[in-house]
Amino acid sequence: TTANEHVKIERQGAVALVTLNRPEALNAINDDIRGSLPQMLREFDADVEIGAIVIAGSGERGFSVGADIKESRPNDSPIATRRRLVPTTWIEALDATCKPVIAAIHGFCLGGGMELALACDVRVVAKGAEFALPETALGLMPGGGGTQRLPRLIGLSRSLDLLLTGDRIGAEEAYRIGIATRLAESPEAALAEAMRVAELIAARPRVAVAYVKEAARAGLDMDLANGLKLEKSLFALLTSSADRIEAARAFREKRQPNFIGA
Ligand code: CO8
Repeated sequence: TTANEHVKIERQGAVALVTLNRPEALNAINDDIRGSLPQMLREFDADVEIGAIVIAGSGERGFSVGADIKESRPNDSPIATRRRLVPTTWIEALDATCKPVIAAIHGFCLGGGMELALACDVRVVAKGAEFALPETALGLMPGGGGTQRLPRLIGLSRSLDLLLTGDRIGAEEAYRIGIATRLAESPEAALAEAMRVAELIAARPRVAVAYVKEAARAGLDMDLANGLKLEKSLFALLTSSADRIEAARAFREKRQPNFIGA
């Protein structure tokens, strides 16, 4: 696959573990990472062996401190920057993949790093982690979905507080307000828990899992009536899937099902 020196890929059974690998720069996101992640996700999406993806940061200090500030392009015109960012292909690639993505977060999770985490489907956080969207201090604003995904995840009120102040919050607070749904004692425990969650998901019928992700995410952009219609259509499609038929047969025969991912 498209691994490079700044993004490491390891396969563990049906789970692909992607590690941001610039510990000397606290996993700041550079063009290398931005460029390779979407391609990687597309390859995972097409790989029938893979059922879920875990994203983590290497080194002791954190998940990611966001965009590489040293790589900033102060002389780019607004129109050139917009051309580079819209559509932002790299974080949106997480929405586009039908395989669930689990973030294992420790230490710093700032700016674009937090935005990357917000685009994942499940967030596991280690005690000691710190979240913030500090972009306004640089005269910028979140550009990786922070102003859109955070309100959708935790509501407008708490989001605006974090977005406007740039205040850092700790792991417990992030867990309490629903940014993360699992809290672990240490970075190692967070990664282990993220891998465990990914394995659980990967063991389930793939099509059902993909449709749940699609219905829940797409539904956020719809009114309730259309969201319910989408759910019913996907539900109906599942009823004739091979894994659904196998699950029902295995239940009747009191045995474990053998899923084929179709
Ligand atoms: N970019 C590049 N290098 C960085 C970054 C960064 N964002 N953050 C830290 N580093 C580097 C430091 O320069 C330093 O390198 P060196 O040893 O060569 O000088 C190394 O990492 C260690 O950092 P510090 O020495 O600063 O460590 P401290 O413990 O003193 O401080 C902090 C750690 C608090 C994390 C501090 O480094 C800091 O505040 N960093 C900036 C965090 C920040 O502002 N992030 C937001 C960036 S803007 C953004 O993400 C916008 C996203 C928009 C689009 C989405 C696409 C990604």
